[in-house]
Amino acid sequence: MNTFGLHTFAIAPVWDLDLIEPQMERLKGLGIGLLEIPLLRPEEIDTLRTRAFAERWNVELIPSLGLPRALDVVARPDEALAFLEPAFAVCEAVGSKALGGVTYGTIGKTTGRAPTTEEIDGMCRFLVRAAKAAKAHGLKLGIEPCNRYETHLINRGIDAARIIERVGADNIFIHLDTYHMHIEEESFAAGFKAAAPYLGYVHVSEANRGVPGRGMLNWAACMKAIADIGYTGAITLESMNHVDVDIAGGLAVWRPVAENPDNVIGVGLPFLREEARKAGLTLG
Ligand code: FUD
Repeated sequence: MNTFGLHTFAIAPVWDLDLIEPQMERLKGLGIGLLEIPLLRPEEIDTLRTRAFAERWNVELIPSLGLPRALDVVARPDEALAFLEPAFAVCEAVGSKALGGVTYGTIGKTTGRAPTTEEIDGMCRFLVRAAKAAKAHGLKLGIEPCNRYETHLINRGIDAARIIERVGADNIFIHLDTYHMHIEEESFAAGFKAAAPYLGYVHVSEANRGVPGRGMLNWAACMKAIADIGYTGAITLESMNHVDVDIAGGLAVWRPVAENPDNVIGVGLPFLREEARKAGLTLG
């Protein structure tokens, strides 16, 4: 059994319980046991209300983020750590076990060159410190490989695995996303296999980031690859239905990803459960 999650960009561009709560009966009926919080501005989250909400509906919460563009983990790591500290505090306060996403860089920020040795060394030094700070809050720290247009630092499962081996912290995990994999990996099988020893979280996301099953992703191959590595962690639908203004540009979301946004939930979630079932996985 893999916990079935939903990134709340399916419902709203920010963590908005007034919009999310009315969907909960329906989401629970569709097997959802986890919600992902976009944590781009940690100070905006009402942690007491969020924790009570999660307990009331018996859902796990996992926040995720990309670092603000002005930060630089290599040149000014203290500043980036100072940004993460309140994010970790929010995760702990709402009862989360982890923070995922692009915790090592900024979505949509590249140098226009391949990463230099100095950049990779600096990013690893930063991740050692970030993992330690996460641990002090009882958290694990995810690193999400992103496609080449969103980052030049970590693009594939194998790249993330190498970084984790260098960093050497026991609370860092790989957060894979099928949208990025579809662009970067040779196959789903190769990507999931390379990440397997450190895989802690999976985003299932269509090739156009819209309604799962209505795009070009090879879902049978994707679910089979997840089943083949024996992954038992959470599997979360991420669609860019409603995107926070601070990362919409980095994600290059310029138009609606679904003709009918409600289909992401109404069509996408049942589709994913069925594809998973065919591969021998149970989502829910
Ligand atoms: C970025 C991405 C997302 C992002 C998250 C932030 O391309 O795929 O997972 O990290 O949406 O909440």
